[in-house]
Amino acid sequence: MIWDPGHECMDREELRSLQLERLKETVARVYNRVPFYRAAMDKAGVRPEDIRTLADVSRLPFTDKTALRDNYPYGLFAAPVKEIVRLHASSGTTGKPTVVGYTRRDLENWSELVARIVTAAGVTSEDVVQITFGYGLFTGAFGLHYGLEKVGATIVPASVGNTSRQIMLMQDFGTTALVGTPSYALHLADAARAMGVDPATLGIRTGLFGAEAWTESMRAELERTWNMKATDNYGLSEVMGPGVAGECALGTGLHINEDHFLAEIIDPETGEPLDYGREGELVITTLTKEALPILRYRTRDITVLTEEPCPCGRTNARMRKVRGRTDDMLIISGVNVFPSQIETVLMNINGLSPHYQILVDKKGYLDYLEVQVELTDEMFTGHFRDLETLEEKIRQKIFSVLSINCRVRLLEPRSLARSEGKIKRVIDNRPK
Ligand code: DLL
Repeated sequence: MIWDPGHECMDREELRSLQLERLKETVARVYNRVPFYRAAMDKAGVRPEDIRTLADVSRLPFTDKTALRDNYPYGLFAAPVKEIVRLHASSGTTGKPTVVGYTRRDLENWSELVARIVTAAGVTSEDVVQITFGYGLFTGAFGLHYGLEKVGATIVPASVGNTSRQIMLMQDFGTTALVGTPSYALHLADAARAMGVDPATLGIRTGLFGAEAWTESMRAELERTWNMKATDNYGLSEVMGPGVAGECALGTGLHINEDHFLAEIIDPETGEPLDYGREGELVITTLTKEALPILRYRTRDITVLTEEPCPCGRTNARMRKVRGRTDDMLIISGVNVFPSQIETVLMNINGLSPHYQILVDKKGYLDYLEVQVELTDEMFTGHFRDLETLEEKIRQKIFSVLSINCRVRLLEPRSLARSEGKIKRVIDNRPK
């Protein structure tokens, strides 16, 4: 089913003219209302009336997370506080969080866009949906919540944590769809097994996963473990939260809600726009946001865009599953490595669990990479010799795929810390 065929299946020419009209409005709005944007545009020598075609977006300056931090908390808002009806924030690892605001109309749009995405993932009013994102400043829970409510699904706002209770709720309430991070879904599966329950028998039909990068191999693992269809959805608080893009049943990329977001791909080094089909950093300009419109936000997420038609009937462009963030990319002895590449190698080797961690350090002048991965219960009871052979096999596989030498450490099942929110897989102890 398609939630809003009028917008999701729009003729692309019509879509482009709608985008242009909205882009002009957005640019005028920020130029007139937000001193930061006026100054940045003046510096770049561009005025609102210079935006005549969609390609002119490349004349606008980029915005990044620093701009939000520097203007903490409300400095980039384009609406007065009395018109703001909700705030969210992303935690950030250091210093102040990034604050985002929504007017009533922003919230209405948000739930519409999330309704599109959950419908594309196959959720209907028949579903009982357990939301395991933390309810709070994070956009994940409330974002999905109101979109699912719009669709008429029965929501179980379980929030995060208390894993054994989560399993009890699934059993007692007849949960059919699970919302959360893919890593938390792995953790929940372990919790179910520890209670003597096979997650595959719980009746969860659909997983709606997002908020962190996960590979196709991880998808296969989750689908097998839960006997579900695992779908991917993408978003970020700075441009809205969840609801930016999501997969349809065909799983051929994430449909972007292009009537609300203008997506570009740029070369992360040079900032130059790249064509459809080229891999690079996703940059998003919001087209309808009132409270916090944002120009050319550098997401740091690496993906590829395509506008080839999807057999599902939606005409909007799709983004490939995110490979990782530019700031998560490791440079090990000069070789660029994304944690997702290591994940793919590990998940395709028998005897390993999906729980792993990557440690990076310096040994003298050299980079040192250690991959730690938990064994499955079956493998753990094996012989020491088998484990040595397995370690060597992993080492060689990583070398053949990524051309880097690493140390591999096999761990006992359940020895790595489990994550309840976004998982942190890389520990980089190299001096900065
Ligand atoms: O994670 C919004 C969200 C919540 C999306 C729930 C989907 C579901 P932030 O906390 O601001 O917002 O983090 C945004 O998370 O730039 C990506 O690096 C990463 N991310 C989000 N979704 C995906 C995904 C939310 N499906 C940052 N695949 C983004 C890969 C994702 N990375």
